[in-house]
Amino acid sequence: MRITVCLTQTRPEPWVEGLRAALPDADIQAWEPGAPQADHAVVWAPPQDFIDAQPGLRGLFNIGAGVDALLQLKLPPETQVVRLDDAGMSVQMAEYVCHALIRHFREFDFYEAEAREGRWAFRKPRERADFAVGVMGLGVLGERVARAIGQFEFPVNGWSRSPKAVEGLRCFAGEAAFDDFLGASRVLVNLLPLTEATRGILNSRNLSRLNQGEPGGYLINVARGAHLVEADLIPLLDSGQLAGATLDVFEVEPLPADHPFWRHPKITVTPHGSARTMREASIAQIAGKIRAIERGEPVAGVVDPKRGY
Ligand code: NDP
Ligand code: OXD
Repeated sequence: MRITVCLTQTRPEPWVEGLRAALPDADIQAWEPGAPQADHAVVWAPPQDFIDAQPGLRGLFNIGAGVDALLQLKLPPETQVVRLDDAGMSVQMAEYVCHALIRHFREFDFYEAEAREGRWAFRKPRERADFAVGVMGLGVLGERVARAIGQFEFPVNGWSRSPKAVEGLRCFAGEAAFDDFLGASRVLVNLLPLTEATRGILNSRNLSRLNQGEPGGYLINVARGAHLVEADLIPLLDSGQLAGATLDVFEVEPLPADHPFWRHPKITVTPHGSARTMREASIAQIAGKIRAIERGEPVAGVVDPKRGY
């Protein structure tokens, strides 16, 4: 069995070594133009040239959870795309989102500013019941995040495409329930995949519906930059309709140095690191799936190109 590794923005050598250790019988090489046809590929944002040069791939293993960039390419119809299925990401995502939520709810920005001035000051405690959190996307990451938030006793709403029942969560499904979901939520966490149905979903109309339309909503976007209509955010913050936003992902990454999000006092920016790919866990998962596919068994995380995730 031949496996090729084609990674952009990531050094392929440690992946090649790790995969060789996990699959000692396979011939595993970093891809170069002119390389022979492989059975499977391990990829991150490969160029179209790579796909065109490897038309007979059976499995295309993405070293991330989101496959939006991969699905922009023209892929052979027989090639099965497989995404990472947690592999150490959901616990990181839960940490990140709970941190952002609690930092906002407990007003830690205020206390940090007061401490810098040497002031011993209190704010009136806020009620959790007034800070219902809405998690968009109840997949591998969203469900874990929703459960983690529930541990802190915030009311939690979840929104997915297909109906779900998750203990401790008020679940909403489909477009028809979207406005009710928004209205019932004050803090919005985005964990949707980027598809034609979800691009631009974080827009002025939808963000203004948070919290029954009352001012004071808060946005945490950890999915993809193109979910947010960036031009809509600052007017919502400046008018007070939204109290703040924590953003990990952007339309253009790295976020350009002159982008207004960097300096806006109500926006916290992090560099697309809310849940990093963990190399060892990912290699173990991908190697296990390749072995299963070779035995003719089904694997988790197979992408449906029509759905887009
Ligand atoms: P999953 O595919 O497991 O979950 C996706 C969820 O979104 C599912 O619950 C799905 O509904 C729901 N969904 C999809 N389309 C719609 C729609 N049109 N309306 C309502 N709900 C919808 O993905 P993951 O949880 O693994 O990952 C989510 C995203 O997080 C990734 O696609 C990626 O973009 C992002 N990500 C960001 C990272 C970062 O570092 N910032 C790291 C990793 C991932 P249903 O259950 O009905 O199918
Ligand atoms: C991913 C990501 O999709 O890192 O895994 O954004």
